[in-house]
Amino acid sequence: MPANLTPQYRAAEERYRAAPTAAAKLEALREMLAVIPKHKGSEKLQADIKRRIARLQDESQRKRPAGGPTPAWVIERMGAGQVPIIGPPNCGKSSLVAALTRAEPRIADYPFTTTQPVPGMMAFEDAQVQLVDTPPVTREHWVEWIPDLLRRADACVLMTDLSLVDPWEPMTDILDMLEGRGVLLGEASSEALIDIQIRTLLVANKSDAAEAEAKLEVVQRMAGDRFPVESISVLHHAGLEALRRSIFATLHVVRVYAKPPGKRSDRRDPFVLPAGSTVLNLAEHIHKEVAQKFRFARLWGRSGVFDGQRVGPEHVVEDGDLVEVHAG
Ligand SMILES: Nc1nc2c(ncn2[C@@H]2O[C@H](COP(=O)(O)OP(=O)(O)OP(=O)(O)O)[C@@H](O)[C@H]2O)c(=O)[nH]1
Ligand SMILES: [Mg+2]
Repeated sequence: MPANLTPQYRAAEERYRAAPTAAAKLEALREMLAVIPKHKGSEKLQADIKRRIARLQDESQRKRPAGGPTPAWVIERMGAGQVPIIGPPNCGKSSLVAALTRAEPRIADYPFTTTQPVPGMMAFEDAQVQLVDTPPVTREHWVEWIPDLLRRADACVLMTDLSLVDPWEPMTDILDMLEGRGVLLGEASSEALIDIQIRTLLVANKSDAAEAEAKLEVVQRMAGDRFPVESISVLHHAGLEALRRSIFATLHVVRVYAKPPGKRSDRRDPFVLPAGSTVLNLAEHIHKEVAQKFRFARLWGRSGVFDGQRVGPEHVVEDGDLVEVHAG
């Protein structure tokens, strides 16, 4: 029996998908449960929502550290990955988060507007990436918890401002200071004591500024092989769609769709796995038991030679693959 879901329910479900924190997800789930039409056809869905509520409540209980409250900069990871936006004052970090997500950080034409991290979910096709707006950092004004935030992140957007006389200068400061705290951004080797290296996309904002093209060339030359560079103008909405894709690519993950044997699939709700993951890794994500009883899989997609190809547990999946796991 179809569940006959109402627009009100759909709206709550949409909020659930885009929720940037566990608390927001819980709130949306509770709303979904409250407004879902209560009849036989929706029983399975109601049970599923209750399960999700229970799981989220469970997780939030467990994650709370023993000693005191969680610091404000600890943002619970959501979606395909967590990506902080780091950069000097006034470069447009909050403007970017406001343009790509539903978050509403404060934006102003004076520096040091942002003081707390603000998460927002960015849609890229059928995936969601968690962007985190952060306070500005300079040599004189250093935010102590930024390295900790980066250590927990999956990738980073390092932002500069093409309206500055020298847009590379703040990059040098930020990179030096992070390196001094054991955090290395981008593809570089370092003699310093580094405890973490983070995939980083360099974003040059304000491509509408005077002489932006010449300045971008300088930025690209300085970035060299260390960072891919994207140039955008949040103000003019230029380059933002390409940027969504580049941010997703920086995460180095693949979207894989699973379907039960014999069922049709509409390639919805991908599992997001680290690039290089195998069919068995996917099975582990579906359920522990599916992985334990794994027999073989059938595969449709880029990593296969033909549709419905039979593959073993070690087969490496690619973005967009559809996998039918046979277990038991
Ligand atoms: N010309 C131009 N101005 C922009 C662009 N993007 C943002 N701005 C302006 O730059 C100013 C600063 O924007 P914010 O988004 O607050 O910058 P921020 O990096 O978050 O600033 P802090 O939080 O103080 O570090 C605002 O006046 C924005 O309107 C752009 O692409 N071009
Ligand atoms: Mg800001």
